[in-house]
Amino acid sequence: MTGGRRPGRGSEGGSLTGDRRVHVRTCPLCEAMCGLEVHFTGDEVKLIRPNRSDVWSKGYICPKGTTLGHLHHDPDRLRAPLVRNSAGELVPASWDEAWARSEELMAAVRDRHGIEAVTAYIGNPAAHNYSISRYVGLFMGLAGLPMIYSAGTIDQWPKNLTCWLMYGHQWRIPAPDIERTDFMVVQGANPHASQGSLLAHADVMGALDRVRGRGEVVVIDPRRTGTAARADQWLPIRPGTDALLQLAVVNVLFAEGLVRLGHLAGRLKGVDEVRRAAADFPPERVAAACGADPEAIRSLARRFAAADRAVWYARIGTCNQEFGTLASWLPDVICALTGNLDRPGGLMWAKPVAWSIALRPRDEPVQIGRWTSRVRGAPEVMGQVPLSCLAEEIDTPGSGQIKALVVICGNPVISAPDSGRLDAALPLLDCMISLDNALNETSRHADVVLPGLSALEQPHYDELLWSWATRSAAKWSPPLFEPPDGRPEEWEILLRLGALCAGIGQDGLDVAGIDNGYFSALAQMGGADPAAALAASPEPGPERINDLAVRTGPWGDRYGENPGGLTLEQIKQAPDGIDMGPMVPRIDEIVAHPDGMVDLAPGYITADLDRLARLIDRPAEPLVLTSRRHLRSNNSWMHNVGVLVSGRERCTLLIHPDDAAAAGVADGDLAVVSSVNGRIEAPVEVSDEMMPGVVSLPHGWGHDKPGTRQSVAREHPGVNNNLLAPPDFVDAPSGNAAVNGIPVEVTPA
Ligand SMILES: Nc1nc2c(c(=O)[nH]1)N[C@H]1C(S)=C(S)[C@@H](COP(=O)(O)OP(=O)(O)OC[C@H]3O[C@@H](n4cnc5c(=O)[nH]c(N)nc54)[C@H](O)[C@@H]3O)O[C@H]1N2
Ligand SMILES: Nc1nc2c(c(=O)[nH]1)N[C@H]1C(S)=C(S)[C@@H](COP(=O)(O)OP(=O)(O)OC[C@H]3O[C@@H](n4cnc5c(=O)[nH]c(N)nc54)[C@H](O)[C@@H]3O)O[C@H]1N2
Ligand code: SF4
Ligand SMILES: [Mo]
Repeated sequence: MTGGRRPGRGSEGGSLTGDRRVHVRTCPLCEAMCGLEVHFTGDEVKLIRPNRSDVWSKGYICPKGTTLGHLHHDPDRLRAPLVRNSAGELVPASWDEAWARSEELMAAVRDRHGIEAVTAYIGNPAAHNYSISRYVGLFMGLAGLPMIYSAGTIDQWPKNLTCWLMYGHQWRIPAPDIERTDFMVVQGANPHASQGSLLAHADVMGALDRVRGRGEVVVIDPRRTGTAARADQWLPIRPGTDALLQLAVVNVLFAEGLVRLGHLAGRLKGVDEVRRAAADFPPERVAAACGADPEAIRSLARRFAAADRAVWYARIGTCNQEFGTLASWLPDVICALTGNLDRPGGLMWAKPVAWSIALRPRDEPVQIGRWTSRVRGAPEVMGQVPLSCLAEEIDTPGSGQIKALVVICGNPVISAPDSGRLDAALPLLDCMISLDNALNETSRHADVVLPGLSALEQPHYDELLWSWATRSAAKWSPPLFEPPDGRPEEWEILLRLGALCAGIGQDGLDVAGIDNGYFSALAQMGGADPAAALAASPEPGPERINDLAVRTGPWGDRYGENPGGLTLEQIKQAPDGIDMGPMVPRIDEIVAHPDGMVDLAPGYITADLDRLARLIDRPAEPLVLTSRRHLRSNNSWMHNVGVLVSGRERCTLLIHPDDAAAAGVADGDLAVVSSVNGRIEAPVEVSDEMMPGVVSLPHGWGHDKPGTRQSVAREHPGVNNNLLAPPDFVDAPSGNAAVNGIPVEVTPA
């Protein structure tokens, strides 16, 4: 056992009461990256409390963070591989058996259909897991798959696209400098539940309270969320019309002479194009479509422009919708036009202590439309087509039909639009392998399920999330518990899976050799001498990549070139973390376009404005469905934690009293919600926190399927709102799913 220590700074190991000890670590569950104190005896977690000494989170924590012990001890958690036997049942197997069966099935697909018949889906925990975050790239590099799917196209693809077009890099995503701003707009985000997204900050709600103390917080959301309820102003908005409202704000900035390019004046191109584009969208023309008051939009623009330091933050409600690209582009434009881009208190780029592989320097032009999907003809955007294409690629016969699927920490049977078709398609595969700790709605279809370690059995240091963190902090957590003998870490599983897809046999696979090659390439990327880096850290695995990213990061020792510089070892010596200060202006390092300019009006984006303009006169749908999150839930996978799902039913249909009356449903009734794609039943929760014409269901539910092993979740199944999401309802430029704004009908069940 490693990593135990007494409470209090820097003390190591020792006993607290009896053999009770305290282990300090960072919660891996969301972007808040909270510091935890895990109280344990022997191999049992007793209690988890906030670590008040954590330099980053300073004692903040949410209910999910206290449940890492529940996740670890959950009897349903997979601890050994499962392999489907001849009777069609998934039964425990040894790792050798699991690899042998995987190889047999994959080889058969490759031999008969070629690599074109093999694909992968990469889910959300890939961004949070110590191994997977650092090895998903190696998996893809080795596997050589012609195409992959990911949770990206049901999440932040529009933001990746606009950042690539505006700044030259898909992952150089600016974040709101929330602790120094005086005026913050929060559009389509609910940090009260989510704790922040593409915004890493512990206790976002506390920070918003402080913004209110200095100035003002405005929330634009069809629902009066927990965030909106605590803001100065809630502006309800009809789903999917966000870009209209944002353009109207830009219109007012130009029309009323409020544009101040400030320090970035010489760095921005396309300002005139933006002015011309917005000229057609005054508040008076768009307000009705948005369900807003034109004066409210005008006033918002004026107050935003008048604030000393203002920031416009938009998240998933503005991505997972019909005009996601436009609505992800305009917040950055508004900040740039008011001098609030790359400036304290505005939208800024983080400076992580350890660089992320995703953020590596790249200067390729944006990749769009190099190929199209086989069945629907969906154009590729940044190497992917919509996740909703996966089902049809599996169930539509013909050359190129998908026959083998590797699922890496994802649950698309719940999370993908038109999830019913995917659920029905997965059994058609000749080979399906899931890397997952749970036997859930997706992995139950697999031929082989490979479990990863529990969070407490592995180290932790977030790979990607510091790339939009509000401070340059760094924290490393040791494993608390030793993994049982023979359990591989996920980096090795991913390496082996990559080889498997490529047709490289598992027998005698040179894991260390392949890993050395990967590490050398990353060392080169970081500007280090690969030989020297290899000599300094010969042990394969994610830790030396973590060390490399620190040592070749902005404060690193560069393997001795910068004596006194940081190494991972030094961060390990500070269990409460280190802090290198707030965000700093860094536009010179960020913009990757050859001319060094920020492109405020990329043609690919502005070409979508005609489609947006047609929205103004489109008759409003009587009722549309949106999604929401809850603090005690995490996408589809923490519903097996009893203390989180106990109490009031959470998977309810939120509906405004007027709409409820019109539909003939009352609070507590069961209602049928139907769309062109399907129908589900959900309990009704009547509330004026919804704006009229909009209903809301949480995503991530629907745990009543046979063949899973989720005994607690099964007792609280809820319904899957993605059964209602039409597969072709997407943001056209990015292909991102529009799971918000789905026309629905509500009737009594
Ligand atoms: N209608 C609607 N649909 C949505 C959304 C919405 O707002 N509305 N949101 C979308 C968004 S933003 C996202 S990110 C996606 C999420 O979509 P997915 O990534 O497909 O779903 P998750 O529920 O995050 O599934 C995570 C899976 O990883 C497993 N897992 C968790 N931790 C680990 C680990 O450490 N190792 C391994 N090997 N496995 C692990 C869990 O058991 C679970 O099966 O859903 C999307 N779908
Ligand atoms: N507790 C918890 N935390 C999480 C997650 C979780 O499942 N549970 N998931 C994590 C993941 S994967 C992600 S991506 C982040 C997401 O983090 P956030 O972006 O903060 O996501 P939500 O909390 O779903 O808030 C989205 C808001 O958008 C609103 N909305 C819906 N449609 C529209 C629209 O058309 N326009 C506007 N303006 N608003 C709209 C919804 O009403 C909702 O309030 O959260 C992460 N954190
Ligand atoms: S907010 Fe909750 S889930 Fe997120 S890191 Fe903190 S404790 Fe973990
Ligand atoms: Mo997400």
